[in-house]
Amino acid sequence: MTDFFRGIAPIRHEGPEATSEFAYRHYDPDEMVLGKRMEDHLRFAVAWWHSFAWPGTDPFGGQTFQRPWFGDTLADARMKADVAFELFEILGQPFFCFHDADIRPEGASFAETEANLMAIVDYIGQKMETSRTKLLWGTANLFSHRRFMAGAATNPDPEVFAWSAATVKSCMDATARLGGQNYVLWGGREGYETLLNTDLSREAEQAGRFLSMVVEYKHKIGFKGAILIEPKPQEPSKHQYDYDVATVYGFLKRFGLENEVKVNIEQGHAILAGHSFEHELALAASLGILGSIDMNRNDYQSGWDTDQFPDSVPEIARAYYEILRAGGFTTGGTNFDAKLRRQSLDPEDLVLAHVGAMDVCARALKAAAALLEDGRLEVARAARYAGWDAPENRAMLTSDLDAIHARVIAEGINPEPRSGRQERLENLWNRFV
Ligand code: 3MF
Ligand code: MG
Repeated sequence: MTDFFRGIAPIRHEGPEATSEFAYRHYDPDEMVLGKRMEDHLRFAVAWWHSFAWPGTDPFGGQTFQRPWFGDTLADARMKADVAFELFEILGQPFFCFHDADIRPEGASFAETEANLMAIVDYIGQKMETSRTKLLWGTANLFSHRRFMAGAATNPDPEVFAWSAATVKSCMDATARLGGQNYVLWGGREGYETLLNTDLSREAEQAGRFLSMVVEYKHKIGFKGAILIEPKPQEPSKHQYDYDVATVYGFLKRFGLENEVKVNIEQGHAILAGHSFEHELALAASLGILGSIDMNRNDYQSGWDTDQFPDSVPEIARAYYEILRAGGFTTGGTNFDAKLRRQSLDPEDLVLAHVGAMDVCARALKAAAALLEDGRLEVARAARYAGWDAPENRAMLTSDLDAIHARVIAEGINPEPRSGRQERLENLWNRFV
């Protein structure tokens, strides 16, 4: 045991009347929602990078957090893991997520870095034997080190491609060894700064082959989890190739991977792409590639990826409505890819940020479930398309322009516009949220 959390006791559900800050008011893991435990719907995960590795820097200033495990030895990495599992226990968290660079010190060579990774993976594996917390996903950090400044898979230098492929192999091994339920790829540097030095065709071919190798390796080692791409339009690259869900789907189709790879959708990334979170979720669900979510918002005014904990029940309810409508998570979950504000120095801040976010998500989930159970929204949606139930109308989808032209003339078709009833549906929505 470390003394980092100063004896904070495990957080329990005490209901909306709770008086302590250190209580769940709405998140009750055992409460049944649409026939399933709340914990099994939400599948919360703590992100190792923001919670334990991020030093509190911003573009104008350095480290604000002074954590006793900040350092680059294996002993520091083990203390970081000890503190991580203490937070998981305080929160009763079912899952965590990590990048290789969050959990191990960098070595002097690839082999030494990999040996460090596997040493810490063994250590985390031992801790997991006596913990309820499982691995939602693992991933490789292919964006922080200077070698990745011009990309990983899409780098013009084949040696960086090689380094990245070798790194992903060891991170997939690590994820599989810890029983990970997914493996994520986020391509922060897979994009460009200027077209003046960039060959888009080559970079797309490299990215396509790289992802195909990831899928081949998954099958080779018998990894049962899902492979997920995390879309983001820009930041750190000026333009990123995995811009949004629609772009990723086009890329997957191009390389024949649409049945092998799904998406991990982040609220903040959706906002950066000029979409709502629910748009990205609904689109992924309709394409059959909805995998998992990163539940962290951006600041709407700054235009930056500020990775803040969620605080808006109405906004998050729209997201869980789409997730529930799609049948809920299978291997995916709700990862808080969220960091404290850099002035939030206290260990209590780290605990209570998660407690508040989990309560927001729980309220949102319950509101979304109540709306689905009520059913009126889905009845209204179905009614709007009811004309397509008639066989002569459905037949148009396998017909041709000539035949439809003849039908319009023969039947004197002359459509009468009908109300979309948006405000009435918004009123219904707001009665639940
Ligand atoms: C960046 C992100 C990433 C991804 C993570 C997964 C550093 O905006 O969201 O967090 O979630 O890298 O690979
Ligand atoms: Mg993310």
